[in-house]
This record gives sequence, C-alpha cells and structure tokens, in this order.
Amino acid sequence: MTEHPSTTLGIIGLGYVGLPLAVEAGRAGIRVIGFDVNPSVVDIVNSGESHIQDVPATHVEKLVEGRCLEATTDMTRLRECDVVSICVPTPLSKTRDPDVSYILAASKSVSEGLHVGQVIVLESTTYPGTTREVLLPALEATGLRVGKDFHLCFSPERVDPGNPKWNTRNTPKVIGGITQECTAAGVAFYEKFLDTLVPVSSSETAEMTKILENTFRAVNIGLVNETALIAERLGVDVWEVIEAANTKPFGFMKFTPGPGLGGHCIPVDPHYLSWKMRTLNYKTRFIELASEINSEMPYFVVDKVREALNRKKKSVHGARILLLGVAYKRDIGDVRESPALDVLKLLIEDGAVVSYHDPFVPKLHEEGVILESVELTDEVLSDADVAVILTDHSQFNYVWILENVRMLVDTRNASPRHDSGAGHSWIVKG
Ligand code: SAJ
Repeated sequence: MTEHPSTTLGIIGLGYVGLPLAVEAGRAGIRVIGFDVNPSVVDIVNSGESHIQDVPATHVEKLVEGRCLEATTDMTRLRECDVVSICVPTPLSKTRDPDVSYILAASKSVSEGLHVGQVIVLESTTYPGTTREVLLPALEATGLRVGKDFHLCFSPERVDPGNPKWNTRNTPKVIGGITQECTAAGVAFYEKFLDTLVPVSSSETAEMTKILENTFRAVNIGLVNETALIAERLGVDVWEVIEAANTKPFGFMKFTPGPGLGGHCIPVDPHYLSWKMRTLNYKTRFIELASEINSEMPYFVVDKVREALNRKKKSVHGARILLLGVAYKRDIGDVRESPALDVLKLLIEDGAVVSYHDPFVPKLHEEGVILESVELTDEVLSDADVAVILTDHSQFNYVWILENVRMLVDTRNASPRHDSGAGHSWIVKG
C-alpha cells in the first residue's frame, strides 16, 4: 500500500458510489473521511461493516482499524479535507424533473468549509451545466476563485452494481474541470489510486459523456423492446432474431427485451438531459420515444398474462399469479424503478391474487404494496394459475419451474425453449 499521508479525501454520500471510492482510496494509503446524513450508515462504516453489496465488510474493517477511514455526519469536518468528492443521489422528482436538492445541500456544506488548495469533484450523474451553474456559484460566494484558490471538476461515477470484472479502480475515469488547471488537479489526485484517467476539456463535456453512456442504453433497450412488440405481431420469436443478429461480428450490439426499464440510472439519467434541453427549446425525441416504449412493457406483460389465462377460459380477476423475481435486474436485490412493481400493481388492480418469490428481496414495501417473498416449492409453483418470470436470477432452476407450473409467462427468455421447437413466445407454457 503506497502511503499518501498528506492527502485527506472527503466523500459526501456513502452509497453504492461513495463507499467503493472510499475503500479504493483508503487502500492506496489516502486518509478518507466519509460524510453521510444517515447516522446508521455512519455507524455501519465506523463499526467496520458494509451496507453495499460490492464492498466486502473486511475491506471496511481493515481501513477503519488502520485509521485510514472514518465516517461522520458532521459536515463541518469537510474543512479537514484536501479533496472532496460529492457522490449524492440525483433522482427525478414526482414530476419527472431533476431533483438536485442533494447536490445543493452538499454544495452548501462544502462552501462552508472551503479553503485555499481544495479540489472539489462532483460525481453524481446530472445534466450538462450543473457543475458550472449550480456548484460553482455556491463555492465562489465564499470569495475564493475557481482555478486559482480552489479547483472544481465533474467526474462521472461509472459503478455497475454486481459487475464481477469492472470496479471503481479499473474502470477508466472521465474528468473535466471548470478550468484546465482544475482538470489537472483532479487528474493528479485520482491517479494516486485509479488505473486510468480520461481528462476532457470541460465539466460540461464530462457531464454529457455520462449522460450519453446511459442514454445509449435506454434508447437501445427501447429499440429492442419495440422490436419485441413488432415480432409479436409478425409471429416471429424476437429472442431468436436477436441471437441470430448477434452472430454478426461487427456493427451490432446485443440488447434484450424485457418487462421494462428499471434501476436508478438508466430510466433516470436521460431525463436530466431532456429537462435541460427543454430549457433550451429543444425536444430530445429519441429519449422521449424510448421512455414511452419502455414504459409500455409492463402493460404488454400483463396482456400476455391475460392471454395465457384466456386460453384456459380464466380471467385475471381472482387468478393466483406468482411473480418470479422482482429486482430490476438479475442477481441483485435493488427494486428501484423495477418494472416488476408496475406489473404487480396492474395485476392487483385487475383483481389478481399476486405473490412473489425473489431470493434477493425478502420483502416488498413499495407504494402501498406490502408482500413477503414466498418459499419456492413444487406446490407453490403448481398452485399458481400463472407464473411470470420478471427477473432472470441465475440461481433459479428454470427446468424445475417449467415442469411444475401450470402456465408460464417468461419476460426474460430464461426458461428452456419448449419442446415444440417453435420459437419462444412470451407465453412459454399454457
Ligand atoms: N435491460 C433490458 N435489456 C437490456 C439491458 C438492460 O431490458 O438489454 C433492463 C434491465 O433489466 C434493467 C434496466 O434495463 O431493468 C437497466 O439495466 P442495466 O443493465 O443498464 O443496469 P443498471 O441500471 O445497473 O446500469 C448500470 C449502469 N451503470 C451506471 O449507470 C453507473 C450502466 O452504465 C451499465 O452499463 C450497466 O449497469 C450494466 O452494464 O449492467
């Protein structure tokens, strides 16, 4: 571990971005103070535990015991830091507009402790212009000047929860400052413990880079979901089409249809750009159209359930429906913006008796729905009128599921292709 005793890094927000960053910096010998408004997060970290799936508690414990890492709710201690990295949430408000309240709160705390020589870096995904228009005024209100007394950069987080290969240290890190000196100062700090830095010419460039990365995903997922809707009408198996297209060794990138678009990044980030462009009188048509199509998918899934029941002369009302997986993607327990919640609500509204099984989500308490994950047994499977695969967790035994269910709607192409040899429609058994 190379020592950087002179540098103290402050990280505001100890979530899925902040805690991995704290651990990587601490392991490089940088002293880290983690700041969080949630006292229980502070207590978890200070007791050498971890509340983040990708951060082993042993890593936290070692750094806390080695006095390289401590956590606090006391924002006045930001003045002790040479560098401050802001890793707070940037959700959407109820009206689907950017909610930058967490960035504003962090800006206030940072400006109260701002001193000559500090490097401030915003890592939270946001619309191009936020660093210069929101953060900079708050910091220069202290009388200190950017690029001269302190440095200010944007450097997007690129954490992919659950990714076994790419982590905070080895994922290339884009960084752009308000001035070139800011960019240089940011690079000089991060290269102490990150493998690859990608300096760009401004904070707006860095902000736009991140938004493009996630808009690219949202739009391509929208395209493949529309392809699924088209394939249904043509009687073609969309997954077979995608697998065949994916044999093209160049010029194609595989995305797969599903029950909709979940997570706290992909469904959210493109709307930050849409909002910003509306203020500049420009309509981001691809983003809006992709969002429209992705939001339609839960309704499409419920139509497939209705179609399956119809084949047995049953209605949705009173039907026993078992959802398999409610997390927004496989092998994690995060249900934020999960399309499974939309499917669940639609089925309950239609009078179905809905239960779910998700090994990563022991209980659901979302928007008025309170359910606990049921144990998955032969009986539970065979009792359901319809089972619906919404999240294709790796640990599910799909052959056993297919054998025991009466009817199966598979929104992830996870179950074995049924023996008829025909393509896999969304209704796999029924
Ligand atoms: N999805 C599809 N079809 C696809 C891919 C995804 O329906 O082909 C759905 C997923 O089921 C999920 C949603 O879209 O509901 C988002 O999936 P995601 O794979 O983009 O997963 P996220 O939200 O965890 O995205 C993160 C992103 N990381 C950050 O924004 C920091 C993204 O940049 C990563 O590329 C992505 O993980 C990843 O590759 O897993």
